[in-house]
Amino acid sequence: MDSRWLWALLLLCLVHISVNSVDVSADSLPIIDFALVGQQKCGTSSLWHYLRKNSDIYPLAGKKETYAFCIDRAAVPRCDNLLQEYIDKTERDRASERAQGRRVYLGDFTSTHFACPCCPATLKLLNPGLKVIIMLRDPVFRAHSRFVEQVQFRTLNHTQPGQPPGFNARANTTSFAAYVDWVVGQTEACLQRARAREGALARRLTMECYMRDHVIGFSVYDSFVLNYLEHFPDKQVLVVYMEDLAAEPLRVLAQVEAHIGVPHFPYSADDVGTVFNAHGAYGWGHALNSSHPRKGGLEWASTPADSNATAVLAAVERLRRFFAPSVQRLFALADEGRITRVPQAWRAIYGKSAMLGGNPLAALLSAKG
Ligand SMILES: *[C@@H]1O[C@H](CO)[C@@H](O)[C@H](O)[C@H]1NC(C)=O
Ligand SMILES: *[C@@H]1O[C@H](CO)[C@@H](O)[C@H](O)[C@H]1NC(C)=O
Ligand SMILES: *[C@@H]1O[C@H](CO)[C@@H](O)[C@H](O)[C@H]1NC(C)=O
Ligand SMILES: CC(=O)N[C@H]1CO[C@H](CO)[C@@H](O)[C@@H]1O
Repeated sequence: MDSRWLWALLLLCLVHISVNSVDVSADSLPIIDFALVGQQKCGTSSLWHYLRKNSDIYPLAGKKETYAFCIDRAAVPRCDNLLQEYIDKTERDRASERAQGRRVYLGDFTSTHFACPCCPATLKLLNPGLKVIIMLRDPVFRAHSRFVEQVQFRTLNHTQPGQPPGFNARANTTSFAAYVDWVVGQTEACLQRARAREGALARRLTMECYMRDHVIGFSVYDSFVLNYLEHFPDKQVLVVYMEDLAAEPLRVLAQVEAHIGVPHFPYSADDVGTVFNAHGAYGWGHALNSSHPRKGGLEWASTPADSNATAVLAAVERLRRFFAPSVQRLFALADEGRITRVPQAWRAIYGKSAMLGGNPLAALLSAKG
C-alpha cells in the first residue's frame, strides 16, 4: 500500500480516538451547566476571576454579566427574552469547545439573576439539573458598598429606560443616612401592602418590594434564596459567603468546583490574592492585590455627605433591625441543613440575642475611625 494511505489511515484512527475519549456531542451536554446568580457586591467578581484559572470552566459568551434575564438597576426582569437566542449563544460556545475536543463546564455569571422572581423558572427550563451558586455578604455592608459605588458612578437615582422607577429614582441625596430613611420607609409601606395578600401572591409582591431598591432591597436575601430553593432541589443550590471566600479562598473554591462537578484546579495563594471591585477601586484596572489587607467584606468607605457620625450609626442600626428577620430566616435554613452554614460573625450581629442588646456594628465602625 502507498505510504500516504497508511498515514491517512493512522490519522483517521487518531481522530477517532480523540473524538471518542470525551463525549462532547451536542445533545449529551446540558444547554448550560451552572449559574452564578449573584448577589451584586458580594464578591462575585473575585469568584469569577479565581474560577477563570480553571480552564475546564467557561463563562457563557466569555464574559461576566450576560444580563440575559435581568439587567442592572432594573425594577423588572426580562425573562421573556427569546430563549432561542440564549441557546444559540450556548451552542456557539459548545461548538468551540467541541472543536478542541474538550468537555468544558459552561456557566452563566450574572449577578442580577438572584433578585429576580422569574429567573429560577427560566434557568430551570434551560437545565433542570442546573447547579446554582449564590454568594452573599453581611447585608448592611453590602448595602453600604452598593450605595458608595452608585454615588461614585453617579447612578444612584438612575432607572433604566422603560422601567418603573425604583425607590432609588427619587432619592436625590448622596447621604447614606438620608437614603436609608427614605428607602426603608418606602419599602416598609410596600411590604405592608404585599403582606395583605396571601400565599404565592404575597411572596411575589414581597420580592417586588425588594426589587425596587438595589441598594437596600437587594440585601434582603431570604426571599430570593427561597425562590431558588422552590425551583431547584436543595443540593443543586450552593450558597457561599464573601466572608468565607476572603478567609479561606482555597476551601471555598474547592466547594464551588465540587458543586459544579468540574475537575479541581490547584490554585496558588497568588491566584487568590487579588480582590476585585473592592471599595473605591472599581473596574478590572483597579483590582486590589494581596499587599492590601483583607477585611472579609467589612470594608467601609465613608461618603462625603455623611459627616454626622451619629446619623450614620442610627441609619446602620435601623438597617440592622430591618435586615435581622431575613438573616434569621437564613440561620433557620442553615440549621435545617438546606444551605451552607452562615458565617459566625452574622450571628453576633443579627442573631436573636444580638438584637436584644446595642448595635455591635457601632463598635466595628468606630474602630475603623
Ligand atoms: C440625580 O441626582 C443628582 C444629584 O445627586 C441630580 O443632579 C440629578 O438631577 C438627579 N437625576 C435625576 C434623574 O433625578
Ligand atoms: C500591589 O499594589 C501595590 C500598591 O498599589 C503596588 O505597589 C505593588 O506593586 C502591587 N504588587 C503587585 C504584585 O501587583
Ligand atoms: C446628627 O444627627 C443626629 C441624629 O440624626 C441629630 O440628632 C443631630 O442633630 C445631628 N447633628 C448635626 C450637627 O447635624
Ligand atoms: C426623597 C427625597 O429626598 N426627595 C427630595 C428631592 O429634592 C426635593 C427638593 O429638591 C425635595 O423636596 C424632596 O423631598
